[in-house]
Amino acid sequence: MKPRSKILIIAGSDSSGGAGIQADIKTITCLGSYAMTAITAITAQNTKNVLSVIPVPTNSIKKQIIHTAVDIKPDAIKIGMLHSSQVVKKVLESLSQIKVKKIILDPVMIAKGGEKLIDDKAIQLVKKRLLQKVNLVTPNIPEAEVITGIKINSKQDMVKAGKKLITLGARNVLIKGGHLKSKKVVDIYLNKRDLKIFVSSRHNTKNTHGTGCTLSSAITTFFSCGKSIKSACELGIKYVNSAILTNPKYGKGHGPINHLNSILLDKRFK
Ligand code: PXL
Repeated sequence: MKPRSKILIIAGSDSSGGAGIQADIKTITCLGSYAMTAITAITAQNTKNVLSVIPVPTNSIKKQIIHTAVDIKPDAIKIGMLHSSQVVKKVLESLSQIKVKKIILDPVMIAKGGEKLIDDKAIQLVKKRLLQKVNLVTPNIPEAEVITGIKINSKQDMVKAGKKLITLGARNVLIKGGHLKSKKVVDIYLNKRDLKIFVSSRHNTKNTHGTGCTLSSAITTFFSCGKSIKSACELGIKYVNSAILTNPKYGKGHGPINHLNSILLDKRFK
C-alpha cells in the first residue's frame, strides 16, 4: 500500500524505542502513514530510567523542520518533547514559516521514571504562545495540573482543567485520565461547544512507557487522513488501549507497548 498521509514529528529520541520519536515513527507507520522527523533532544534511557538528555542545537532543529517540510509538505505535525524555551521559540518560528494547518501538541514534561524532560521557562512559553497555535493539546493529569494550576483528583476536576485550557487559548483539549485512581480509564475531550468522555478498560500492567507519545501520534495520523479531531481521539485511544493489552513485556522497568497491534504479519513468516 501507499502511505495515506505524510506527518512531521518534532520530538525527542528515546534510545529504548518505547517512547519519543521512536514510538511516533512506529505508530504513524503501523497506522499507514509516512513519518518524517525533527529531533529536539537525544535521551539515553532504558525501561528503568533516563541516564542522560543531550539537547540538539536549536538551529539544527529549525533546519530539520524547514528543510524537510519545504520538500515533502506534511499533512500534519505532531509535537512532543521540547526541552527548553529556546527550542519552543525555534519551533514557533519554524511553524510560522511552513504553514501546516493540522498540528497536535503532546506537552511532554516528565518521563515514566520521574525525570524532567522540559524546563519551567519552556512550560510557560508553551502555555503562553504554543498552546494557541495547535488544533489539539493532549496533557495527562500531572501536565494539565502544571499548565492550569488546578489540582486534579476526579473526573470533575479534569473537566475544570480542560475548560481552563480552553480559556488559555487551546482550541481542543484531550485530558488523559490514566493517572487517576479509577476502575476504568476516563479521557476527556472538550472544546468551547462540545464535551465527550471516553471510557476504556484499565489493564493492570506497569508496561505503559510511551503511551502519551503513541496516543498523540495515532491521533495525528487519523486527523491527517481526514477524521475529525474528536473521532481521531476515539480511534487513537482504542489503538493505545490494545497496544497496552498486547504489550511485549520487555525490560525490567516500565516496558513499551505494542505498536504492531494494528498489523497482521504472521502469514508472511509461515
Ligand atoms: O513519554 C514521554 C517522553 C517523550 N519523549 C521522550 C521520552 C519520553 C519518556 O520517556 O523519552 C524522548
